[in-house]
Amino acid sequence: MAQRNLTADEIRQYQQDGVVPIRQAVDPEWVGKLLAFGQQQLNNPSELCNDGSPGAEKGRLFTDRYLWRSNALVYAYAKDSGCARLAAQAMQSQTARFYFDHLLIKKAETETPTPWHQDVPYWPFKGRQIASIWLALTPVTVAGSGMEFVRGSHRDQLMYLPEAFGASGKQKNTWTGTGEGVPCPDIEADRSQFDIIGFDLQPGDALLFSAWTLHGSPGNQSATQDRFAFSTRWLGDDAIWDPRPGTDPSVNPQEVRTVPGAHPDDNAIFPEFYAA
Ligand SMILES: O=C(O)CCC(=O)C(=O)O
Repeated sequence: MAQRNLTADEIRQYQQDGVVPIRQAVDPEWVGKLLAFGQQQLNNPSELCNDGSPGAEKGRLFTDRYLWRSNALVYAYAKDSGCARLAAQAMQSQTARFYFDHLLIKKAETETPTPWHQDVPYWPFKGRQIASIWLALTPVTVAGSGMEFVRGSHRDQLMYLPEAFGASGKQKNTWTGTGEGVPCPDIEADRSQFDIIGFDLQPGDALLFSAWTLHGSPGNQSATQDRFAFSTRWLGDDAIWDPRPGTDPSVNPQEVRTVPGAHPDDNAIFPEFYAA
């Protein structure tokens, strides 16, 4: 299947803004397969799912994660779609290691927003070269729960306290709230104070963003259009393993063969899917 490179302008935009839309980021075949997989996953959630309204046709926020561990399609997508190279090019890294996959569904009429946050405070890593590729599997508008970003916030040199959200799954999220950071500003209280950007996307378009960029999404106001997205998370050359208190324990630190403070070069857990 076809893979694509980033243009110099896309890399510049990622570096400046902390987010860049990538039009037709991956081969359309992946989009159809991942959408079908996402629809099946609603009826077959993993232990790491969050499901606000199991079985509901509308008004359902559903997420699932780390599906690459058990699902061949998700593993193949992470390894072979070209996302690893796109992430490395944006981060200006020689390599990209895979951290985890994240299925993110907001069915039509889902009121729940995704609160403003950064990703780094939730994750057991530090480093500037950490990024996500959020792939739209359905048409996405901001009103239909498209992602919004505070432009340039990845350069603020601040870490914001993780907040528990979507804690409705089989495994309750009890690890947030104890981490490092300063309180996140109340962006919704006065949006005009922030340089907020959002993007309308077609299936196959992606948002490539730094784990330091503040982002969130509103609920899905559409009465008919479900929002399906599939995110992959990437670690570049300067990422270091930092399993500090309050970070996501879904990767068991006891199983990671990397000492804290070192690059996470355990290929069984954080496989290197791209090297220049
Ligand atoms: O899909 C969403 O609404 C939020 C996704 C998100 O926060 C992320 O991918 O880091």
